[in-house]
Amino acid sequence: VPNDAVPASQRGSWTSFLKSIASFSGDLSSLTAPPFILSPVSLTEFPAYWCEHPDIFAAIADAKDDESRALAVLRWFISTLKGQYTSRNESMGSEKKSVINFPPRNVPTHLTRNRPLNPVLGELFYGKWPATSTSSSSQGTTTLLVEQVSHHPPITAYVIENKTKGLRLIGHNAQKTSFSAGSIIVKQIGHAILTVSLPNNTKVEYLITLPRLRIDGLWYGSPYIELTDTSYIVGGGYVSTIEFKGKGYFSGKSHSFKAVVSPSSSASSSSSSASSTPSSYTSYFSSNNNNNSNSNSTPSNSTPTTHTIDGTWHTTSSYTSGKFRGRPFHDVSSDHHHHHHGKTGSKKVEVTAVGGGGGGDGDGGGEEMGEFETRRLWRDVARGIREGDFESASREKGRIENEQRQRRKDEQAAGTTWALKHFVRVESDPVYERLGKLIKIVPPTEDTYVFQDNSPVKP
Ligand code: CLR
Repeated sequence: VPNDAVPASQRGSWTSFLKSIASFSGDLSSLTAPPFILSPVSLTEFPAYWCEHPDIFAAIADAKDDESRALAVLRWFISTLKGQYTSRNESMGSEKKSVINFPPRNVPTHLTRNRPLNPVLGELFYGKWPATSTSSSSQGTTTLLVEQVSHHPPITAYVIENKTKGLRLIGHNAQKTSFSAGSIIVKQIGHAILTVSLPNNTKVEYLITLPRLRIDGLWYGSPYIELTDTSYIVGGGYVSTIEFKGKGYFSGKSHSFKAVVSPSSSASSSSSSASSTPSSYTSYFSSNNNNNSNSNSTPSNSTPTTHTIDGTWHTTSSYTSGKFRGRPFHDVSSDHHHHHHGKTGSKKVEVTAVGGGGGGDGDGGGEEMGEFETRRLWRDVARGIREGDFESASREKGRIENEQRQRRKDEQAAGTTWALKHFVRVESDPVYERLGKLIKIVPPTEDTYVFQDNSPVKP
């Protein structure tokens, strides 16, 4: 029975919402969702998903050669996917209900908290993941800085850094949504550049592109995310091609992926313009490996080789060809999930970064948040959503949106524009262009947001 997961009282509203998205073309972010699917978490908090395995991130810096570094970057990327794409469903499970006092009665948990808050221009989010006591202190601290750099269309920029390890990830993202065959298709726009500073004072850069999402299960009232298409990680002498498939492909399981990690034809971070396509799918399906002997930038005593990795990104994956064939690659269940220290209200508390309630009434001392910091800005809206008081949630939301409209009007009248705090937009990204050539990336260039390193950063 369609809609069976939706309580009778909400069925009409869910069905008319589905009808409205089915006949909608354009930007889904501008579509009004029924209140019971609103999430109390703003999209500016989502980059925190990249940070929730700080030990796997830090391990990238410990790799001894280009090949193991490429594998370490891929392992870290895969380790973040479960949190990014399934944790919100899981956090709605019963074990957390008591902690986050959500959802309101009579609303099925998996229907709620799917529609994140649409950030305002200049919205900020800061996070911090100190080295864990179980890990050696040399792991360093991972910090996150996020700024909403555009409202129309919504674009979020972020910097993730581990200074001790010489790691810095800078990226921005936006989404283009459409509706097809009963599912919402979300194309992710934007990219990230990971810079690894090596002890010999050289830098290795990786371009990371993002998968496409399909939101299935809408008609049945239990939406979930499946990843589709391909992501690339390019740089450091290697190209990783990560192909995503859902139920019925590959192994038949949902959340499946196949990754091919192969040496790129040009030397790693040099600005060489060689652009032959990496031996990705062809080499996988003809299952040849150990066949490439290009030299690469970091001295290494091993010959660069190709690896394929197969599995599901929310459970386990293993090497299926290459010199590690048969060995495990990654096991999500042995990961430690590290929540960061966020701030709620005016108090500093330890919280689940995303999807875990968007804060709560924590206690403990701490500094004041600025008025544009996401959990202060949306505090009353989030409280309304969490407590099922949708009237006050939408009243507060309306207040914030009106204030924003007024600000834009005032700026226009004064002939000024909003000044971003941490980023400057530029028309093109030379690193994207150079590394993108290796995978014939489309589009060949993309605008980007340059981090202003000297801007005052809150701890
Ligand atoms: C944001 C960037 C993160 C990964 C990520 C995860 C979930 C995505 C989110 C991104 C964008 C917004 C999103 C969300 C899942 C559902 C939500 C697509 C890509 C849409 C707007 C909600 C639609 C509401 C349905 C329940 C009908 O790194």
